[in-house]
Amino acid sequence: NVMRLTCKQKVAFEVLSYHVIASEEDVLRIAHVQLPDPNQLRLYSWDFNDMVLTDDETILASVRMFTELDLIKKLQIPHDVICRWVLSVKKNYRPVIYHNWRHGFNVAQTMFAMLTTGGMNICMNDLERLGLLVACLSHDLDHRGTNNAFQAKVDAPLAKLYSTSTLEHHHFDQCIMIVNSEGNNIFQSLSAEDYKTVIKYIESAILSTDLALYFRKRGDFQKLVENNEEHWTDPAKKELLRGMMMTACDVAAICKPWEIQQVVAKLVASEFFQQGDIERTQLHVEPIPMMDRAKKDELPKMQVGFIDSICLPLYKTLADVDPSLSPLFDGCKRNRSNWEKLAQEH
Ligand code: 5BB
Repeated sequence: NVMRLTCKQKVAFEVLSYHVIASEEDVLRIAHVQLPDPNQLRLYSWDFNDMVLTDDETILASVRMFTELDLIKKLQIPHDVICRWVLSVKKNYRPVIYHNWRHGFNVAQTMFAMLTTGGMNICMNDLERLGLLVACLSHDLDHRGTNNAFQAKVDAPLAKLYSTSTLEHHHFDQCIMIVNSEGNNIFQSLSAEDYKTVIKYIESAILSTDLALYFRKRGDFQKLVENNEEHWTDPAKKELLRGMMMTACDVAAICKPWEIQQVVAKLVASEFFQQGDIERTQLHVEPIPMMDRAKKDELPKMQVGFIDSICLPLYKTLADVDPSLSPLFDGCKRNRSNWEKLAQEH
């Protein structure tokens, strides 16, 4: 029988699956406690702060977002499966400084706030809502704390597999790997057609978190919104909107209260500097200014540049899509003036 596994193969499987899939001990602990009150967690707020939550609370808050969007009942996701899946997702983030589980979790909370408080629920169906939330939680899975250019520079196997959007393709592969693991298929009750559709939504959403794609597509998006007559019925235009929402959530730390923005900017900088250190000491190349520890005093200036070139245009256009999204634009402007002040002190 060709399907019979050898003893070695069984051991290899158990070792592998043990490492990437949630332990049943964790599933039992999480699945047996009541979900926290969404208002007490401040899940609907633009000023959400994950730093006051324990790891278990971030898992429960994630499950809570699915229930609040009514996805659990409507799409018949068993409680133990959603708990196991979120735990597995968390387990497949590495303990890097910035691109870790907390980042994926924050991106998902911002998407939740955009859908609810930000009014975007109206133009999204259940499969799109599900796809977006899953994509946010999964969008940086197995991130190594180094960027696409670095993977190419060190000739990483991943860069041979995918020459463009290297990491983003890998994040999507990891997402599929988890869903396909025993007890983790949150899409098990979907029809074959709906399953295919939601996976396509997730793939496109995760790939669109590559900033290179954002730059290529934002002109089209701005034109679309300026022309004003968009009711998001064209699937290609809708896909573009979902991609822009993903980028907006990915960098939404730039819209947070000043105290949070300062902490996150330091984490981002610290991860960039670590890559710069490796480039200088091991690859013997000069890192770009953003990753150069010697230029750490230029952080405020760089944040102003980041806000002007990437963030403000995006949040402005989204506020034009729905005025309920304008708190993101306002928060970003407020942080710009704070960074600008610090930049002038130098
Ligand atoms: C970004 C594009 N890069 C190729 C060149 C540098 N720029 S930047 O001038 O807009 C810039 C952005 C410079 C410094 C920055 O952070 C210094 C701590 C940032 C910056 N980027 N600041 C942030 O607060 C955040 Br959030 C980010 C986004 C970081 C993640 C980028 C994810 C890219 C995935 C491939």
